[in-house]
Amino acid sequence: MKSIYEDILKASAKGKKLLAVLIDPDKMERSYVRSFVRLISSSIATHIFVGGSEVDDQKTQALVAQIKTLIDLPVVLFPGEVSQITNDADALLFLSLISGRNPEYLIGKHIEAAAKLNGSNLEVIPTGYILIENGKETSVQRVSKTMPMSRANIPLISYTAKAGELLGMKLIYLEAGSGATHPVNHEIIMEVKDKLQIPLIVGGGIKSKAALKKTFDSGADLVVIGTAFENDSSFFNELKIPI
Ligand code: 1GP
Repeated sequence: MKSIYEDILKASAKGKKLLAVLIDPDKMERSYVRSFVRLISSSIATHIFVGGSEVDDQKTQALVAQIKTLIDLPVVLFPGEVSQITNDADALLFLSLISGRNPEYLIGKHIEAAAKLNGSNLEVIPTGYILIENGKETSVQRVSKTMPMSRANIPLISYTAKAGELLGMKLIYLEAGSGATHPVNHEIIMEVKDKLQIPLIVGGGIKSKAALKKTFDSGADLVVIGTAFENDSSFFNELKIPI
């Protein structure tokens, strides 16, 4: 079976950059899914991530099932809640919020998820999730009741990422939060990348081609963009011109 993680590893080793379009089931009108997925098909996107911090039960399953009928790109769950786990997806980012100190998001929810995953074929990718302050409160912060890490404390951020890798996590995700005012800056990305052997995901507040390029050039292997595509579908075309 095709492994999503193996593909990310291979791309990272070759320096091939990956782009995930994030679809939040709570924000996406069902009637718009078909045309939105068509835009993704003709874009430079390599993955679709599905998830949100505050999604009603069942919405994710229905959305993922629909997306799978429309496109061949890998669909990866990026869940804010255990209820968002569905076998219709190809893989699951099994997130541990290692920037925070709320046990529920470090190990608690994972036990519930493990029960749900029993017997499932979903590819599970353990991921260290690190929330970085971005200038305003994010929904991850509100829902998880954790504080983001200070942008100024780069050693703390980079050693948190390294600790995640040493604990056996296979990906690190630096998150500024959906719609962030300030995306994760290049100094943080460079320092974290320098410490890691595993691939690095960066997302939150990336709204321009220049910001995407800077994030890739700083060392992100995979970038996640949601809001900029939701707000303006012409952004898909803008990114087609080589970056
Ligand atoms: C949020 O990192 C993702 O979890 C994407 O953020 O919606 O700001 O692109 P944006």
